[in-house]
Amino acid sequence: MIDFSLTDEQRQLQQLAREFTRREIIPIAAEYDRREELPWQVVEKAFEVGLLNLSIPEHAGGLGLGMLDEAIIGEELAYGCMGIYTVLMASELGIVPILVGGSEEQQRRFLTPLTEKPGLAAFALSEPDNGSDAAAMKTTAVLDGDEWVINGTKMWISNGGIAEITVVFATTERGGGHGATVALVVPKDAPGFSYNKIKHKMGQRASLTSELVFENVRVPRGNQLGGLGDGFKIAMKTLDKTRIPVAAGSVGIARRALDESLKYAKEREAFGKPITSYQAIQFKLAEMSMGIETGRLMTYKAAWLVDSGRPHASEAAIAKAYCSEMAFDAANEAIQVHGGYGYVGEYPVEKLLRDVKLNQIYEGTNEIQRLIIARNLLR
Ligand code: COS
Repeated sequence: MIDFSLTDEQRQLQQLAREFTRREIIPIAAEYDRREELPWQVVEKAFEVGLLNLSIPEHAGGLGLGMLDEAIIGEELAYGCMGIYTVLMASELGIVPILVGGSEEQQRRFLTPLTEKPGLAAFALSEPDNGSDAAAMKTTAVLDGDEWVINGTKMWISNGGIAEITVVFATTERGGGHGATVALVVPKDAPGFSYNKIKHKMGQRASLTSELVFENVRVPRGNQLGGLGDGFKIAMKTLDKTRIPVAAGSVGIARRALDESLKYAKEREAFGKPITSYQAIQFKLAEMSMGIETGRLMTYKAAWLVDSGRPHASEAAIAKAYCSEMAFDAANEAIQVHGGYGYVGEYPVEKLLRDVKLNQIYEGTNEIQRLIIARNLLR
């Protein structure tokens, strides 16, 4: 039996997120993008209303929301600003490996504090020289008695340096491949742990992206998630889930592109008539709508697979790649509908295009998504 209706609870979550976006995100999005600054007050307010760190399970004091709930909320938040949404989404990305690889005791120890006051998590896999080839990581972790000693540099880390906890993936033997990897939880204040903010990003400038530096950073062995050699697989299993919120955010961007285009096109006249009377414009609006509906269905399906414990790697990859490309096209066409006005910051559409470009790159490039889909087909 297929049912496309949301539950009452999901409709309430959607309404809550929509209202939050309207009140707290849309009014400040352009300014924080210009300032390249993370609006911390949004994190605090999201915490207050219950929109932060949604996947923390009940046994660790959280709401334990499912992936479909997250997707519904994510679409709404990204409608307001993909950069601000990334701050909240990247925190979930830092939480999921602890759910995937951590014991119940570790989940309580690391995640309960995030339910007690506003705070973020982060996920550190990519490095200056390794992005797509994640197993080639060079950051090392060496056991010294009962402590891991971490050395190396991580790159492109959302919430990097300001997150209360960061899940860091490291190798116990350089060149040892995926079998020599380990996942370690590093607290913000660990001595030897520092960060540098990456500036002048094209878009998503209200989210903090950092380079992380580890110089003899020591964490107890009890901060290791899973077993020795499990790091890579924990990272992969995490990304198989967290690509769905990227897809949901992309749908939100596309919906915003459509709404802005509709609003502008109804007001703008050319050759004596509103431009909505021309098929050249109508077809662009129709294309956007087709993409949004299709992308949302795929996102919901992938989320439903996660929530029902079924295999979901390929569907998450399809949703992520499809939606980010669909939303890129929608944002691009929204600029076209706006003409010259779309190319300047006075209207929000140029920001949509700058922001959505990253959705094709982070949490695995869309080329990697195609690789995952193809491998699943050929297996
Ligand atoms: N879930 C569980 N296990 C997985 C897995 C998954 N999704 N993907 C791979 N594995 C396992 C494999 O089964 C294999 O295990 P065994 O040796 O026990 O058989 C092991 O991990 C190695 O897998 P594989 O040989 O496929 O690894 P590759 O080095 O070829 O890498 C890709 C695979 C390219 C898919 C991986 O490196 C990747 O996803 N890269 C992108 C990283 C990324 O998304 N970065 C973004 C960072 S967050 S902004």
